[in-house]
Amino acid sequence: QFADVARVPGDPILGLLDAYRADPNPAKLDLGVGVYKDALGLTPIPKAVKLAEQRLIDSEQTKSYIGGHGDPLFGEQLLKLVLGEGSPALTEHRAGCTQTPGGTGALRLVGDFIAKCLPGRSLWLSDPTWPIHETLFAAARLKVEHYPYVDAQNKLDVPSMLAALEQIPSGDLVLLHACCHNPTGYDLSRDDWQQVLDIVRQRALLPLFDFAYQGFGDGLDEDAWAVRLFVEALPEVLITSSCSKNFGLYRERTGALIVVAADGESLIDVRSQFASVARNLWSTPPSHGAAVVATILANPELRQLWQQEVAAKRERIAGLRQGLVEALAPYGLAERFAHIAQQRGMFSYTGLTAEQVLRLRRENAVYLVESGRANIAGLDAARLDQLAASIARVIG
Ligand code: PLP
Ligand code: TYF
Repeated sequence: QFADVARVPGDPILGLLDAYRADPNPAKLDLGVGVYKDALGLTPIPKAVKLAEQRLIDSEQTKSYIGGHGDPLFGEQLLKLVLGEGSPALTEHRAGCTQTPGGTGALRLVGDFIAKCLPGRSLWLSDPTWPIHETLFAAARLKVEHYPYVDAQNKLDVPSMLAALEQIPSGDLVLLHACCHNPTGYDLSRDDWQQVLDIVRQRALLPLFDFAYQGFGDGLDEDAWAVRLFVEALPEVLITSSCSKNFGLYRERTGALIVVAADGESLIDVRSQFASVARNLWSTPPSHGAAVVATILANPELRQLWQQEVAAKRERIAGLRQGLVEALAPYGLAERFAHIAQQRGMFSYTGLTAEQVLRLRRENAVYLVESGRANIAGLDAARLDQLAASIARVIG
């Protein structure tokens, strides 16, 4: 039966990791997959997570199923983290949280929900976007369209983005990266967000925020600024939230689909659909990661420790961005690469071409995604000069 099953290539970003692992060069540098790394090049379990896990081991009474929307305490805490403590959507009881296996699970859940309950609407993605958005929404059988995000030089192009958004048919959905745009690292200014909001409101578009890096840009609340702006201005907003990066819970598959509805009745209708769609995907979500998140957020000491750990990650990345630009200065390249210090989050569109990326890999064992995307968290502060020399050589 399997004789005619075709072989398909693996995920190119994850494939890069295999190539890196197989490389015998001791000076190799992995700037590929988007996983945070510390100064030792490791991705350790955050201390707050370890402490929460210890408490859970002692207190957990059962491994029976949790409900279709997941752990209510997780939902309550995550809603406050994302929407803000005093959010009108919370006081008016028109926001809900459905726990999902990671941000990816939330994206698939919302994709299937749109296909089932909002048929005929297109979903507009930034060009470029996280490649999984393309394949995942295609698998959910959504009609996907694109709005431009960068120009031919791979620099943020807000006028082109706004002009394209103005042409989107009313009722369509638009996916927006809440912060730390993957793959470019370019975020909109508050002024730009206001303009996007005006268009979304005028054209009655439904915004879907992908919020995978809360805390990695400018701060936990600062990174939620655009999400909260839209939630305060519009009756309906969708948000997929991931706890993979900010809680370091990658493999525990922890995330949520958050919905803000026009009123409490509508919220119950939409949430009934989320539970129904999820039942056909994974039935009920995995418990452990969300229980860890709920334990941390509900406990003042653990929460403070976690906030410090997120801040340390954010500050390390900011320092590396600045350090790399400074290391490029002796080669006369500080101006050309100044955008690296302005971008936010783990990723940077460096502006290196596919050919230059391949040369860096071949000649210097430096691994970037072919689009020129670098995971800044993968840099080694002690070897920025060496990397700058390699970059200067390939762009020579
Ligand atoms: N959205 C974006 C933009 C991402 O970069 C990621 C990545 O890791 C995700 C969603 C999903 O994350 P996860 O499913 O690991 O929580
Ligand atoms: O973009 C990244 O590198 C992260 C991690 O199939 C990732 O979002 C990459 C590919 C993938 C899943 C996660």
